[in-house]
Amino acid sequence: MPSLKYIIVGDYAVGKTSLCNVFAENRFQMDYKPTIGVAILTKTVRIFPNMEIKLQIWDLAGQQRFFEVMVDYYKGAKGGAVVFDITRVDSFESVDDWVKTVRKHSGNIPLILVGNKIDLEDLRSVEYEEAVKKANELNLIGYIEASAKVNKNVEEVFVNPIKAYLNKVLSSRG
Ligand code: G3D
Ligand code: MG
Repeated sequence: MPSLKYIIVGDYAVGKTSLCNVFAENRFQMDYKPTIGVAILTKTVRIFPNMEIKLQIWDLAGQQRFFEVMVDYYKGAKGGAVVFDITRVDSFESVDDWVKTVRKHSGNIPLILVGNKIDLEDLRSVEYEEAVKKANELNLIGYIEASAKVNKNVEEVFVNPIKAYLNKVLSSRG
């Protein structure tokens, strides 16, 4: 079974680890305590009816900023997500830098922009249209709003970039 590396980036506490845990284990951790390093989760996913792949999900632990993350984290990734928290403008403003860093070290891989914590709609400080515009400007595959807490659109966060990657590979083979 083919194996693909997937990376998830974004500012501290936007919900990267929670999204990974919900996707990989279908569980929301209320008591997650950050440690330094990288966690790698593996999950077998059916992307197309006749294609299963082993997804290797690389998750950053700790409070790393885009300029601190080691190059090995990005190397060989085939797709990924840039996550921000819809209640925190600062996390949205960091998106450009995260994308720039991924592009530098992983190349032009399919990336999806994710606005997490939509269960906190009352505290929203980033508009949907603003985020769609950002995704277009940065040539990302799209923008989706998700919630690890209520398990909304979590599957799409992981599957959509990998689908985009596989479609690109398959179409280039004719
Ligand atoms: P990170 O891996 O990006 O650093 P975490 O972020 O997954 O560790 O999540 C940071 C905090 O946000 C955690 O709260 C977590 O429970 C919360 N969180 C993650 N996703 C959601 C979501 O979709 N909705 C809401 N309301 N909260 C979310 P604590 O309090 O444990 O620090
Ligand atoms: Mg984390």
